[in-house]
Amino acid sequence: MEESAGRQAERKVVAVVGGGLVGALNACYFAKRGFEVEVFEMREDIRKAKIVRGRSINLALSHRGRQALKGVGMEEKIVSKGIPMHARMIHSLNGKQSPIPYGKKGQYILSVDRANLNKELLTEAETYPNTKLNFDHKLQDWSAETGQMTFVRSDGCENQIQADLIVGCDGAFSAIRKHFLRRSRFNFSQTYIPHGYMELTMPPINGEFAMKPNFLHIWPRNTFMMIALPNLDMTFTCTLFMPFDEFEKITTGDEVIEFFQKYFPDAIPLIGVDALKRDYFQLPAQAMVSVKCSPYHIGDKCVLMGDAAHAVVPFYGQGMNAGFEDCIVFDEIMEQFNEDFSAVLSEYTRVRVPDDHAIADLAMYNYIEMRAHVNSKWFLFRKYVDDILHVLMPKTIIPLYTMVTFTRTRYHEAVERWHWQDKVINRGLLFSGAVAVLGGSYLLIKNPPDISELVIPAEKMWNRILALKTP
Ligand code: FAD
Ligand code: EGU
Repeated sequence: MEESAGRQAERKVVAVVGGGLVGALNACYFAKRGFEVEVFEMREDIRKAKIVRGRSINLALSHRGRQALKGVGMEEKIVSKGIPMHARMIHSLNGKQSPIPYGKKGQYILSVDRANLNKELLTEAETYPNTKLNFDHKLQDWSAETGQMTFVRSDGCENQIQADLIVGCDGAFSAIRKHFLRRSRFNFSQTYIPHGYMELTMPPINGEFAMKPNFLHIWPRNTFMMIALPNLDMTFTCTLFMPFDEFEKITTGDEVIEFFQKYFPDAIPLIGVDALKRDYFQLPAQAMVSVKCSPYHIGDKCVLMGDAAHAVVPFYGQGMNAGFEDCIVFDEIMEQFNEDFSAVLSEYTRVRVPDDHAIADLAMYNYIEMRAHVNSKWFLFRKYVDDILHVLMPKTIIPLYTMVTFTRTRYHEAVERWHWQDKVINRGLLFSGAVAVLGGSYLLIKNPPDISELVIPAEKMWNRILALKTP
């Protein structure tokens, strides 16, 4: 009894700045450890707000994110409201649809509603008596020396608040991070990609999903790409990715239809001509940024997590998953170092930076790769090759997306392993190539063919190779 009273007295205050996905989850983790948790979110309480207009409507939740939710007992609640996606569905230009499973049965990702996930996490955080949520609190300034923060309310009045630890979960344009920038030996890079994204809603048809629901639908068209994830209300949210200058070229409803006719003809009747003409101009295309920095902490006072520490482009579906995993990693280190902030924070930076940088690089690499030469045939071909090699040598070759999406293999180790596997595959190819050449030469010498018969098949072969690369 006395001991717990003693602990009460010295209970430390943890301020979580940002009540988005990572901030709300982090609040649960800190509350569970018994800290006095204060969450400061600049927006109104989204559970009360009528219109929630923000970034992407739904997200792909995978293993890392689920494990993090499990740590605070939230996995079941969120998973039960998610829609399993067991495979991708690749839409070719001619309208053909080809499924490619994510893995064995039971290996699937979930389409979850961002707003609902955020609401559930805030409500969960609030169930801890030692947590307080403060909405309409925009961080203006703070001091790394004193741990004092200044917040402004929408009515203009200011609030000063003191905390023992400040956790910056305030997203890609973090106000907390601004202070880091002025310090010596802080590394920072920010890259906007030339592509923007736009979300379009595909309504249900006769009260049913317009396409098969348990898939992540993909229309890979090199420079242009569209992705669709299912929602519980039987709609799909389609996200169109394309360069900003291409978005700008389309200025009338008819041009929108013309563009879709050329690249996504099968989606026109599903989204609807009128809706397409209208929704395209509803909101301008949104930018995508990649942010990397290090270290993630200042002394024993402040630490960055989620997009504030590492915004990644969405081409691996890992931004939120990585941010959620940040929370587990931090919590494990808290356990290991007995909640001694000065030791925990520097260890967190040491452990987590290489992994967050690895996923940021992977996502950017995938963006460049998709843009450069991924049409539907190439996508199908590459995934088949990866999966066939995995089936042939399940212990040796594990596809990169499998390690990233379905395991908690450290991101930087997944990348190392991927490079190693590439080497093994290339040696394997070299070896079988050598065998083929030697074997072929032997047979040719043994029974020389009529040259005129060889030319035509070779030409046909070449045409087939060319066909692989054109949409
Ligand atoms: P945010 O969600 O940005 O939350 C930050 C919070 O801080 C906000 O609530 C904001 O209001 C608040 N805030 C900001 N400034 C202040 C301030 N000064 N004071 C107080 N509060 C402040 N990830 C996936 O895992 N899977 C996906 O399928 C996926 N798809 C995506 C698709 C797109 C198109 C995009 C753009 C991203 C996608 N992501 C995906 C990434 C994911 O959206 C982010 O990684 C995730 O939202 C990061 O959460 P966060 O809490 O760190 O930041
Ligand atoms: C992009 C935007 C397919 C949601 C990467 C796969 C994404 C998501 C892929 C968005 C792709 C791309 C993977 C998952 C996922 C694939 C993945 C991308 C969800 C390599 C709402 N990506 N995304 N890779 O394998 O590992 O299916 O906005 F088109 S989920 Cl770009 Cl697994």
